[in-house]
Parts: sequence; C-alpha cells; structure tokens
Amino acid sequence: MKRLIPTLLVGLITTMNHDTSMADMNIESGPSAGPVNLPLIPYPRSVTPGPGQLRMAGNVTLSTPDEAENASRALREWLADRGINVSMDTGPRISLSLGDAQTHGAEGYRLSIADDIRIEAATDTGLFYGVQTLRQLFPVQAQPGYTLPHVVIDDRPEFEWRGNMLDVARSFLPLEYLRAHIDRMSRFKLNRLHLHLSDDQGWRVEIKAFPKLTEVGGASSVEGGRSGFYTQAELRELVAYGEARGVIIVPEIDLPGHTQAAIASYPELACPDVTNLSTYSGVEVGFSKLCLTQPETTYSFTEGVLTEIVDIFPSPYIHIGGDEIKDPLYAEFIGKATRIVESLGRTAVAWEEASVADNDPGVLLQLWNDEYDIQPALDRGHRLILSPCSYTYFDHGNYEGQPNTYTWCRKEGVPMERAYQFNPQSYSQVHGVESAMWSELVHTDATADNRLWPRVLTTAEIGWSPAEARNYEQFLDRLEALRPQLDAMGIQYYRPQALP
Ligand code: TNX
Repeated sequence: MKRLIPTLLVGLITTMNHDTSMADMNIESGPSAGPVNLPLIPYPRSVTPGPGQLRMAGNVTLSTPDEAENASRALREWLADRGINVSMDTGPRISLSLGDAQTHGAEGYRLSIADDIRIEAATDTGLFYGVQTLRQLFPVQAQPGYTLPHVVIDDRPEFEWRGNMLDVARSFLPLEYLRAHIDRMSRFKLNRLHLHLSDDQGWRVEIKAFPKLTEVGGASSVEGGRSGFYTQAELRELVAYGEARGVIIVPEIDLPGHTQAAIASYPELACPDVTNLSTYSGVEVGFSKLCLTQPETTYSFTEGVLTEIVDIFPSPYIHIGGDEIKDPLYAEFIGKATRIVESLGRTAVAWEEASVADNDPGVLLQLWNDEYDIQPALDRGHRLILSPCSYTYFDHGNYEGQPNTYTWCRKEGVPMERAYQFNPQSYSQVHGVESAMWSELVHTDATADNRLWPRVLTTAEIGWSPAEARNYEQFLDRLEALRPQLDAMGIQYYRPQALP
C-alpha cells in the first residue's frame, strides 16, 4: 500500500524537483524495507531516519585518510563533477574514516548524515561504497543547494561475489565499453566482472607463447558480430581501472570444449581425425574440443595459457570454463586444469558440469542450468556462484518475443520482475551471484546496454541486500528515482512499454 512521502524526505524531493524525471518519484514505505524507501540500489541493510535535515549550498569541507585512496578519489571526482566546491571552512564537513573491521566487514560502511556527513568503514572499499550511497542521494544535476535527510545507514553485502559476465568471445566489446561497464557496476556495488575471453567463435586475449590465438582466433567472431582482441598491456590497465573501483576482473578461458578458435589457430590442438580446422561463426555449441588423448599438447597449451593469464590478472579466481562438452577424459582434464590453477597460486572457478571431477573442494562451481544435480559437489564442500539461466541470463529477452534474444532456457524470456524474484537464500553454500550476457545475438554496444540494463540492477540488489530488504514494488520506485543517474551515465537501457 502506498503512503504519503515521509516528511523526512520532503527536502530531498524538493531538491529533486529541479529534475523533471525525478519529480514523479514515488516514495513508498512498507513493512519489509523499514520505514522509508530512500532512492538507493542496492537497498541498504539498515536505514535509521533522524529527525531533521541537512541543508547545504555548493560548498563542503573534506577530510579523507591517505589510506583510502580509491574512496577519496571517487568522492573528489564526483564533487567536482557536481560543481560542489571543496573549501577550507565553509559548508558541512564530509569525512571518511577508517575504523573497525568487526563492525563493518571488508566491504561494509556506516553513512551518517546529520550536521555533517560521515562515512566510516574498515577498508577503502567500504568507504568507496559509502560514497556511492551518498552519491545516489543527490540529484544528478548540480543545484544551487541541497537538502538531505538526517539518517544513519549501516550497510554491508550479503554476498562476497556480486558479478556480471560479459561474453566478449562471440562478439567483441571495445575496451571503452568495458571501462564504462566497470564504472556502472561499481556505482551499484557490483564487484566481479567475469570476462568470457575465449570460445568457438573467437579468442580475445593476447598470449605471447601462442601468438596465432589472436592473429587467427582474434580475427573471427559470430556471424554479424565484432572481432578483435585485447593486448596484455590493455588488460593490465583495465585490471587497474577495476581495482580503483572495487571490481575484480575474473578471466575465463573456456576449456576443453568451446575451443574452435584455438584449434583454427593451432590445428595440433585437435585430435588427428578432426577435419574441421577452420574458424567458426555459427551459434551451435558442443562440437569442438582439445585432444585429450594427446596430453602433451593439451597440457602444455593449458599450462602455457593459464600461466600468462595469472600474470595479467591478479584475480584470486581464474575461470577455466568446462561447460557443454562430452569426452571420456573430461573429468580427468578438469581435475588437472583446476590443479594447474592451484599450482599458480589461484583458485579455479568452473561451470557446474565440472563438479564430476575430483577437484579440491575450494574450487568454485558456477551453477547455470536449473536442472543440473549439484548436490554431490555440495556434499564435498564446494561453494557456488549462482547464475541459473532462467533468472540471470540476460541474453534472454526483457520480454517474451524480444527480437534477437535467446529462449532456450526460458521461452518467456527473463523479464526484470522474474530476475528480481531470484532468491539465492534458497540455496546453500553460496559464494555469490552473477548474471550473464552471452553475445551470440548481441553485436553492438547499444544492444548490450539494452540486454544488461536495468536488469543488472537486480543482480546488484540480490547480491547485496538481505532478503528482508528486498521488495519489487519498492525496487521499481527506487529505479524510477535513479533513472536520471542511468541517463547521465549514458546507459541505453531497456524501457518497458509501461514506463513513459
Ligand atoms: C549456454 S551457460 C552456454 C553458452 C551460450 C549460452 C547462451 C554456458 C556455460 N554455456 O555457451 O552462449 O548458453 O545462452
């Protein structure tokens, strides 16, 4: 049931009225999300309104600790962008301070707005997230003055892994898109960008020991898609860009299947009886594989590639694929590949089919097919990244029948409401959640935006907010309030017919 806007928010709304699309912001309150529905995504764990309001003009004073480099930079850049001056002695103080890990955890923070604005956290990342929350409370355009509600927000994430996967193998995405995506993700506290870097249709990462992977495999793509590859230097820069925004880039090299681009580059990777050694631009899967009966070639390739991958990507997790392939030696290969990753000092992630192998229980399994039996792996202690296709595959339609979308997992597509209803709390041993955008049918930046947004915001909220703080009606109201922020980021998000 909708209620009048609580007085606490009147000042905020008044400020927002300058912005026409904010004017119709519909603040709703309900029992499950506490007394107010601040325009925040993901919704914080705890919101305690205070009695007053903070009024400020376009000046603030700042105090930021040296150790909080990323949060301080994000705060200063945003203030500069918003035209808010940092001065020595006028305006309220915004202070960032590093405190106690027990209270806030690795990514949590407390944001208090009273006469001053304080953000406390145990880490730079926690402070960074506090800054993101503060930012969402401000209108997107510079105003002569701002009024903020007095409030204390205590917040920390439900899951450590809050991810999004981009398939850059079927169709390439330019570096600028990836940088923009990292910015966008970090604004909503998403922290793992999983890059699907190789598949039948393309190989996208420079490997110095195997230069033909990008000469041949980098030049192919799915039909109608984009080809290309990233150099190691470009990827290192992207990693640093992510690090400054709390986003770890998790690379995936899909093995031992989905390897036609590698085989076309190095035919000796296929068994001698294989005649199809050319690049591939179709969409069917499951036909290519490394020759597992030739361990010398297969493992020196696997080890050589993974060694360079760990050198480029400091991520504690390296994804080795492992999906959609039948081979009598499959389980043996996976066991060996996950141990190669371990020997390189990292933890392997693999698609859930890999659960048949004798892996160290530390290996993370990424669940994607609602019908797969994962129980035996859970019994052995594996933890899960949850990406069930019928809730999280954003190559499926925003609505039933959307052109250029898949339906193989769910014929009705994955409308946002459905995506929001996904409940990771109904699984056990959950390490995190991740949505995925496969790119067989996604060939431009605009289409990528349309498939990803706003649905990625459901991943952000499901990954961060506890089940009690989630409510779809309220989420829609908050999304509506944040729409100018998505617009300002230049996101060409899908607009449902129901919205003007
Ligand atoms: C299944 S999910 C795949 C991908 C496809 C995707 C299309 C998974 C591990 N494999 O190869 O691109 O479906 O929705």
